[in-house]
Amino acid sequence: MNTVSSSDQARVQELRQLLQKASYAYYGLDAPLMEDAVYDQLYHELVDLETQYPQMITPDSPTQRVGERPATQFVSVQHRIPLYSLENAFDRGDMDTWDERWHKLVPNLNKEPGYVTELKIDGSALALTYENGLLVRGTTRGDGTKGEEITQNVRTIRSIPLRLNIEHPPEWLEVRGEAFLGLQVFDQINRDRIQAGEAEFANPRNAAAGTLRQLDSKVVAERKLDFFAYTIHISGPTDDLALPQTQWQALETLKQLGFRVNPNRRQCGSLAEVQTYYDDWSLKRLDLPYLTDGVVIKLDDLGVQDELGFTQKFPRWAIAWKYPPEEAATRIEQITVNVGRTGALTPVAEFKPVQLAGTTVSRATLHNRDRISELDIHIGDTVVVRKAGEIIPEVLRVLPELRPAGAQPYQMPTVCPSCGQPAVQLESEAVTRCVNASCPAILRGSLIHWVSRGALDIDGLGEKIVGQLADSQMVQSVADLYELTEDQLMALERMGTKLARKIVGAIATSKQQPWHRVLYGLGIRHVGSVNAQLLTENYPTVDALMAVDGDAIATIHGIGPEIAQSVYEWFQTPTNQTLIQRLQAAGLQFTSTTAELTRPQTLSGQTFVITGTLPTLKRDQAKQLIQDAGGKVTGSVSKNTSYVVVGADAGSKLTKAQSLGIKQLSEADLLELLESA
Ligand code: 0OX
Repeated sequence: MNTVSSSDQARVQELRQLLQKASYAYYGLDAPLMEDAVYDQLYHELVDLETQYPQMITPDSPTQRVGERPATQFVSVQHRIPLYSLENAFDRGDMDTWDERWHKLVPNLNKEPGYVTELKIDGSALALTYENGLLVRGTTRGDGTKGEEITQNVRTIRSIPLRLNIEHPPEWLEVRGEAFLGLQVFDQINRDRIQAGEAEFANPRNAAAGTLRQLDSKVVAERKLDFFAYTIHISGPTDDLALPQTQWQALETLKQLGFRVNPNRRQCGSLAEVQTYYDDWSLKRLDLPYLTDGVVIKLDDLGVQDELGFTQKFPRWAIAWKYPPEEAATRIEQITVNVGRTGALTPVAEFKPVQLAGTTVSRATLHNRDRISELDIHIGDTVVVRKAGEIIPEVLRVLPELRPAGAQPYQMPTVCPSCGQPAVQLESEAVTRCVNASCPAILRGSLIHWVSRGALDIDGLGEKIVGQLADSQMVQSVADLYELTEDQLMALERMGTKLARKIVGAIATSKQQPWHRVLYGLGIRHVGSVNAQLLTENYPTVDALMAVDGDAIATIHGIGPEIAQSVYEWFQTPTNQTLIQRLQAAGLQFTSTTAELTRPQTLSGQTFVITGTLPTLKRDQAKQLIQDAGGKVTGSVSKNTSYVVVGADAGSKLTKAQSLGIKQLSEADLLELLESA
């Protein structure tokens, strides 16, 4: 272990204080102290120092948000104070009824308690426990009396302080609030899921709830959840914390402690003012970068709140006045099935066009088999559709009373609608998938993947030309590429002799690419470049790999049962077997050479530093690959560093490497370096 110099020790403390202050300014005061890039730079400097001196790491360090090991399960815990949900009001009449009811229960009021109005965030409620100022537990609402302990995941939420911003914190403090996903982040998550061939989340609320229950906190951290705090419970002496007397003060206290509190709150003296707030936000809320589904009205005076207490389910002193969702009923005319790049079959309801939130909507995704059975969709059903989150049209529910007599439940197709081959439906997966590599719908995407840099690396074949080749049916399988002639290519729009010759040459050269690249290029689900390496090391020939079952494949260290099953099924599909035969006949490599297997120590004597987040490799995987080739990986940059491998959000290590003139590599460069070795 390295001995900590006093200057490094001081710097670590200074960085932590600076970063905590910056977080507080950002979330508590809505007044950022520094640019994001500066924050990131300081953050990475701290990471570097903590890597050098692991003995200095403390649980409340801003770097300690992501847990090393995924959880195996979540534990159910009892809430010290129940987490109540809110009674709903749908119109002014409901609001008047609520107002009369609570007034009757406190007949001897000296003065009106007043109201606080808050936006109702459409997320997932959380309870956060702080002991002596440190975040010790994060719990989901669950059934209100018991929830699941998800501390490791909660710690990844940047707007939740790991330590309260107060010198003498109370012994015990609990904060409740709403965890949610911003709309932009939500869109990105769904785009990534489509790319990865996974089912989309129906709306940000489901995505937030699903994310909070992820066992791997690294995944949670990537999803960028956010949190608005709205209530606080304190016990024990509070030397420098004035106990709030009103909800308004409670929100201020939460801000002071470092929490993010929604700024769009208002104090109202009457129900008429509450209604004005409700009306004001009815349209304005649609411009917010997160979803809201109503307004929460709370009596401001906490004393009156105490007096009123709770019913079995709800606080008597608060109510949610919901905005009517934009909904419409329409009949499903047909259900079409799209086949994506990875072969995922997505059912889409095509219905009689309806007006929703100002636009005409005529189709909505039904996502997958599970969603279809959850909705109990029958052919010819009339359904209620709405614009989930005012963005994506969603089928909300079926109106069974309007179901035509004898209507049959909709079943996902058992064959791919594009190629007619059997579709695979794993028990563990909601997605139905076409696994035929020659399926036309998958073809385009498969070709693009095949020619890409990490795979067969065919220069000159860009997405545009690949698209032309697929659309003209000149190429119907990656194997057809190896039969293309210059003359055939010349038939494509804007193709010259020179380019055609170059492409044919590059295709021929790609036959020399090693077996692991060929395997990666086949685009088998879950087989990225690292898994392809692992598989080809253990099965140096395609025949060996094709001869074993999923259980055998799963014995490879680093290959889980899901990956193994996916590989096994791919090789069992007859069209894929034909494809392999054709590629073998074309002269591609399906055997690892001895040189590839003995792993030449070509990087021996070279020292690498990895900084930032790499696009596909986990840091450990990149480290392993380098070490396997004889290279050394260290935590900090010095003049002895040969290369710095740079990913997204790289920080001070990169700056230092730049100042020392050290060569930088992207992940792709690293893979190329390993491969060319
Ligand atoms: C929200 C929200 C939810 C306090 C006691 C029962 C409800 N979704 O934005 N709940 C509450 O308050 C709790 N406030 C909110 N703003």
